Amino acid sequence: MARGYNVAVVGATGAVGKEMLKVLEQRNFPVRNLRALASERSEGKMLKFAGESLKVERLTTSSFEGIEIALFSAGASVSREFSPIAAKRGAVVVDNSKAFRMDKNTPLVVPEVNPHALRSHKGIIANPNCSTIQLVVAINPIHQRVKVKKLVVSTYQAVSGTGKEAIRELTEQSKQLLSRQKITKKVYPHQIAFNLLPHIGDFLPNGYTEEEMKLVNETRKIMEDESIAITATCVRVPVFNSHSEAVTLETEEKISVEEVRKILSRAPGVIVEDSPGQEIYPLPIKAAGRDEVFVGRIREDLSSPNGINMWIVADNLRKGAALNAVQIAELLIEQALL
Ligand code: 25A
Ligand code: L14
Repeated sequence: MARGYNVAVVGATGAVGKEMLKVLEQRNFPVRNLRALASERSEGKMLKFAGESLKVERLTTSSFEGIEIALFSAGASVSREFSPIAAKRGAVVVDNSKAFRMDKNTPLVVPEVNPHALRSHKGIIANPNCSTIQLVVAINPIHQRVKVKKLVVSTYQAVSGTGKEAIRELTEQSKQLLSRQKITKKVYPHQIAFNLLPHIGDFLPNGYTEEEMKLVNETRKIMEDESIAITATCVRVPVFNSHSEAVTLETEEKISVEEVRKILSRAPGVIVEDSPGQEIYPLPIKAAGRDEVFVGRIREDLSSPNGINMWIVADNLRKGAALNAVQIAELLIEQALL
């Protein structure tokens, strides 16, 4: 008989946390008891879950009594402090921050790609960066057929990835611009409405941003291949939801466009949308609210003998964050790894 689990969502009032509650409900996750945790700023606020009201509690060291599964999305410093506490109390943590992703003893998991990595968990499982998740869901099935040697990625990332305040900032600036008012800014260093910012995360000494290096390092860890050459440019765009990626891949053996389409049309979690003549290709506004990773514009790279170009779009709050975390929790239950 199916049983229910005691689940905690840390950062439940944030953009990702709210999506986690929604995904748990939509997928009928076996919840016995749900605890919504956030900072003292949100204490006492009411959230909805499965038709009932849920009172937000302040996160403390004693929040995890009796909790079996804890989904974290409150930033890296909260995760560093509280995930080990939750794990020690016997919960299995699925952590959406960058805190443990590159830690050797922490599995970094995308269920379609490396579900086996879950077996070695020691209480904490890391949920990858949103841009990385949609990339590996689309690339790994090709890598399994003809080894991918090199990836060149340019991203077009939605503001919802930054969180609630950034969603508000794009809304406000758009209104201000269209009514000829002065632009106010708080979250991003420059105006984001009607603009592009080639800057996601902090700049590192090598000239890349944190987000660009997450794509490089996390992709290699999840695909379990340190030899893949990867380079990325990450750009923030004035889109509310869904990240898009223009990707060029170079494979060891030649693969035809037709074969790539065939592989991807059978790949789990992928939908091929590729009829350019009918103006069908993935769009961020269409991917928003959907669970799958959408791939289109599949074509030969004219500049190299073994190259393929494609366009990959997915909802960054769902497959890029909340959905992937809940799918990991579902696998933990299925494989009796709690
Ligand atoms: O460090 P990282 O991993 O890079 O992540 C940094 C941030 O990116 C988002 C997420 O922001 C995260 O905090 N994020 C992370 N991974 C993401 C992904 N894959 C991602 N976004 C997209 N895709 P967020 O705004 O979506 O969520 C923040 C949540 O975390 C809770 N929280 C923050 N500090 C906490 C904490 N919970 C417990 N203890 C802490 N110390 C936060 O709850 C929210 O749920 P909250 O109660 O702090 O905030 C909700 C209310 O407070 C307002 N508010 C927010 N910040 C401030 C503030 N008010 C005043 N001052 C502030 N500094 C909000 O508007 C809201 O009303
Ligand atoms: O590492 O700002 O999960 O779009 C995801 C959202 C990093 C920042 C992560 C954004 C964050 C990113």
